[in-house]
Amino acid sequence: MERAAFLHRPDSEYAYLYTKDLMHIRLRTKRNDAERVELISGDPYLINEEKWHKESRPMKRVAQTEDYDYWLIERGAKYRRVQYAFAIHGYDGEDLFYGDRGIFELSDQARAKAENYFRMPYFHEADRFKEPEWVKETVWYQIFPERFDNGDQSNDPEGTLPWASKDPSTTDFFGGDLQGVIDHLDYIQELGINGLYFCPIFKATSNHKYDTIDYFEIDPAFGDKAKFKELVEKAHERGIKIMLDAVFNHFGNKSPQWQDVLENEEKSRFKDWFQIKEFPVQASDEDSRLDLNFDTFAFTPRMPKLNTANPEVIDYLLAIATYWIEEFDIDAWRLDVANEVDHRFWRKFYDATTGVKEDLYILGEIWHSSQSWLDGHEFHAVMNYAFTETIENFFVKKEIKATKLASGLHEQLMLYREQTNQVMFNCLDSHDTPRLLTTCGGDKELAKQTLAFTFIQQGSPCIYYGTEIGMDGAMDPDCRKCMIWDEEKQDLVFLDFMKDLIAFRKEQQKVLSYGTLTFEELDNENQFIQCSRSFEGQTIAGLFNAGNNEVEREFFGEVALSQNVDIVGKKAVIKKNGFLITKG
Ligand code: ARE
Ligand code: CA
Repeated sequence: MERAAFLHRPDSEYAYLYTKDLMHIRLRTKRNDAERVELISGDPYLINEEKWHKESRPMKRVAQTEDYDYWLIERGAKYRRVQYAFAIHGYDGEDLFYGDRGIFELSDQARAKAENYFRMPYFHEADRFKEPEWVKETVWYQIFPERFDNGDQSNDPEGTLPWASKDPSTTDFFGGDLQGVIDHLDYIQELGINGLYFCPIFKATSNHKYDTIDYFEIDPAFGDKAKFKELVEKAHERGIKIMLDAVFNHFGNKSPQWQDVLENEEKSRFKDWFQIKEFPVQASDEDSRLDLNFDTFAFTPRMPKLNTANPEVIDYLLAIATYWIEEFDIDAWRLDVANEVDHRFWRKFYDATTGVKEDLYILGEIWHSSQSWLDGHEFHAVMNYAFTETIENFFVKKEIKATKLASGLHEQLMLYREQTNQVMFNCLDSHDTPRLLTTCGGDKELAKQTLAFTFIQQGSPCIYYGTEIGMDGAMDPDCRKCMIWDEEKQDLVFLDFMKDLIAFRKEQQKVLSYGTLTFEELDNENQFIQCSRSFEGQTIAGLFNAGNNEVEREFFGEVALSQNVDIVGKKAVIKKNGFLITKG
């Protein structure tokens, strides 16, 4: 067997407390190398008395990539601690023991010594990754507040343009506000949405509000605190949760703190709130500039980077984080540029905010693998672009084959604990990317097929405002067009499809949150895949044709959703952009 491919790491996504009393233990081996794997395990203090090193229990293969197999076993422990190792039986007839001190022949009695076993020293609930249950039932809707609707013209900023009168530039204002959201809560509820993610709403200079002036004030163009309280209350009445955007990596350059630095340079009481290399600081109003003598977001002089290791800054930001939970009862925070803020700050953030609201959802904006932020002490999830980009690379960009799609999705799932995957935030697009329909080249059937596949994956899906009525848009700022409220211009067929898909996701929440993902067929020739999610005897199956040729297949269960499929009895002919989702 390929011993170098064996991988297990204690106290990680390979060995973790799944529920209060059950732990998950995973092992990685080379693809199709191990025929069987067993866990040898017992109480660390009874290895000699009970001779448990002679016992073993079978592990289950739960994921497969192009290179690896992943094995899993779930185990309790009477005394809440476990010592364990793996008995690996190769197709080549080799029987190996893999433990904390390396690999032995399974028959080698030398491996019986206690130190050769991995250890889960104690099942600490305090250290367990605790996911907020409500997120598993949530279908999110992302709103860019400046562009959802202008519900109150009395707060329109100087130079506000008539609604949807032109494609937006980076500096246009159209008057969107919180009243504009309140006015459409019925629309949002009828869509089936039960979670709203708002881009920033605090006082800031730009139309996107990522250049904060004051984290304790609602931007006057959006409304005031009373209006926000009304929005949260009316959303909660409808069973809709509220997630705000915390921009803690940097301040806006019009903030009083940065203005004080510009005024007083090294004499400013805020000079250590930022990452300034030398004085005088090279302030600039330009969009982007290299060679600055202070750290910023990207190369944006208007976004000076905060020093989140400074105790004053830590206290200031934690006060903000808890204020909007305590005073306005928000349910979640989305953390902007989360990967560029230090881990120590985020651990404090986690403790402070979950200390106020235990089931708060903390979502980091990270576009790449994020294991070290998802250990249970910082974030509950990340914006799962790495997962959804794999889906788009197969369905939309046609850049990868079916086997690579399956491999990529399983690879992503194996990066995180099972309970983390259940609350991941699956968005196919956002205010930072071209809209899905645009990446689909305007092909609405392809967009719907991609959404359908995404909605049956593990994690909570998020749709970006306007997706449901067929809005398109290229890269920022074009992906931030005013929402279309003129029904003549809305694609009501797409809207009905989204309502059905969201309803299905909520109806099948258990299987889609907890079910193991398996791929029954991966046809690289026809770009056809059959996958399923199964849990407690319930199965959701998905047949997706991302190729150009018709594919005929038998199917089981009853048809739940379909597109471009001819069905006769239990036979289905799935055409281009076609899909068939069954339940049973
Ligand atoms: C403005 C212009 C852009 C220009 C940018 C360059 O509009 O066209 O590209 O300046 O500086 C906010 C505004 C943006 C504005 C930006 C800067 O919404 O309109 O852009 O401020 O003034 C990376 C970061 C990720 C970040 C994106 C934008 O990792 O954290 O870049 N996303 C957050 C918010 C943004 C916000 C900011 C950060 C700043 O969601 O809306 O921008 O607060 C790859 C990389 C990612 C990269 C991603 C997107 O996937 O892996 O790291 O994200 O592309 O570019
Ligand atoms: Ca307005």
